[in-house]
Amino acid sequence: MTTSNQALQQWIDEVANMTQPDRIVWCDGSEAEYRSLVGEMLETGDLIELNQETHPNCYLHRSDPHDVARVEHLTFVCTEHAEDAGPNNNWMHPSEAHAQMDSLFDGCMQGRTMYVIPYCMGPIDSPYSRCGVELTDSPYVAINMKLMTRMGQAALERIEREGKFVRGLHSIGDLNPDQRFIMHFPQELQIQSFGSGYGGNALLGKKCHALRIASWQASQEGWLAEHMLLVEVESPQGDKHYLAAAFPSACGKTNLAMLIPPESQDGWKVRTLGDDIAWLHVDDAGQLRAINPESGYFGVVPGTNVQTNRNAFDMIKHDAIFTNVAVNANNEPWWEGKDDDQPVTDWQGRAVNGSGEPAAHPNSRFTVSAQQNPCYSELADDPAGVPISAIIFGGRRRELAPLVYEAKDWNHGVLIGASVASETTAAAAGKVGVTRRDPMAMKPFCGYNFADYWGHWLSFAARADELPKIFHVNWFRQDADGRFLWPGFGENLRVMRWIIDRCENQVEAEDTPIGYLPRPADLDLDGLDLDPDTLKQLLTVDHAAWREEMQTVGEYFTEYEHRVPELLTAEHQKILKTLK
Ligand code: OXD
Ligand code: MN
Repeated sequence: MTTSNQALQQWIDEVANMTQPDRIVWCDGSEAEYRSLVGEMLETGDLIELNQETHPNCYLHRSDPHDVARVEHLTFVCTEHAEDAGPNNNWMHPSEAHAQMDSLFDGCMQGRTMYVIPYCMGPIDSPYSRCGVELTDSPYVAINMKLMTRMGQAALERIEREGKFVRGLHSIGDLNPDQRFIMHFPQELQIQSFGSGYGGNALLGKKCHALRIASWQASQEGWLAEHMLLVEVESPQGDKHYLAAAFPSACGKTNLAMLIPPESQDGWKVRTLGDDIAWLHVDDAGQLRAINPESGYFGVVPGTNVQTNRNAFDMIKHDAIFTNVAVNANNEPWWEGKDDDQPVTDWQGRAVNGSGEPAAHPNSRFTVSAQQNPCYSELADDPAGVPISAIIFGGRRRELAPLVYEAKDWNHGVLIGASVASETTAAAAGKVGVTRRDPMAMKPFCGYNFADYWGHWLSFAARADELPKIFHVNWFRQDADGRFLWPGFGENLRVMRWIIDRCENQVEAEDTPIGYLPRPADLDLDGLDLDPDTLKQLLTVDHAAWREEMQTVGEYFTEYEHRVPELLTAEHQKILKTLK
């Protein structure tokens, strides 16, 4: 392959000059190419063959033990002015960042192959899709990008037609955590990542492009790039609704997107459009529509079993890449919560010694093509995307946040999104279980100042005729003994049904200062073992605790100083007042 796009060719030449690879290989995205890369990686030991009888075409990759998650403290947004990146991002001036990265990239691909990966985020023919090219010295990245994006010839043709693309340069370097940087240059539509092979740091189409660069691009072009799953819910009567839900990493987006209705919810069907990222555009008729820019799932493995997510469990039995899982005596992938047999080798390849340490890394992952999902919605490939009925925010909160509540209007919904807080998880390096503000679940992913981002969200009130209703859910409430109050997983459909009822104006709701809550009778709780006291806890608004919460939110906003939109401050003040 070569390209007629001179800017692309010139950039490849420049990068090759700087990084000095032994070979340059263009990725065409074909099956044959995938198989041949897998073959090479089996030879080098980058991939380990799993049991091919029970898990055909499944392979294991063990990453460097110090390279197992996103590294937020080493991730930078490099804008001319620090205020444009905002307090939500680490900032470095572009010239300093370029100088630093140039010295790291200098000669770093000697003895290696540089893969040229043209990719399209979103259906190839969708006006909502955007393209990029990743240059990388990692064949692991190349095979993952094949599953996660529309990669290869068709993407290149679109790039040549449009002329515009995001440039992503990646090298694993020597995986030294002290020389690891994930740099974003939104104004140049450029990403440079060095020193990590982990998904979110290295598969540049995902977080770096589809969220950080795209969120900035979206703010310029009038759309939204969000950390949201996309799901289709079909009623027994055949009515379909499309919901977009933003939860922080490792809070169950994949499980909700692939939900299997429990027996009590006879006739309901749920299909997946996306499990991590949604791009939302207002169409010509003034309706908000969404596409999933990805074509595969890079999901958290531990906890996946027939009860929690049978679809995912089945989906990863063939043609999947596992990263950092353990292995059982039968050479099959194993993880905590798989609920069968025992591991013999842990994620680092060591014999399991009963020390009590997890055998699979808590952030171990599977990569699979979305086509393998038994409940995949074909509309995920529709260039027009799907019309969104509701937007759902949520976090992992032991206390305070009720099971579900609805924003009173769009601006209030933006405040709810901006106020999201959640306990940290293993998806990012750092302490787990610490509650932090994670507005719209975008804390690690918004490529510009959050205050401007909230302003951009607010601007949609004037951009669209039919805005979706906004909700907040919390599946993670616990009692004093740490037991979950709500069963979660498939039963979450009951909450989604209430959300749909509200979208269709079928049911009234309890008016509270923080939003509309379900009247218990409007939630279908048939067949659920939920005592009245638990239900009450799930649906109660503790005014004193919420006043404190909203004060904390106010303090959080002051970090953004004068840039916080007045509308948002007014909305915040209004709620504080009603909580008095
Ligand atoms: C992910 C994440 O991998 O959010 O999706 O960390
Ligand atoms: Mn994610």
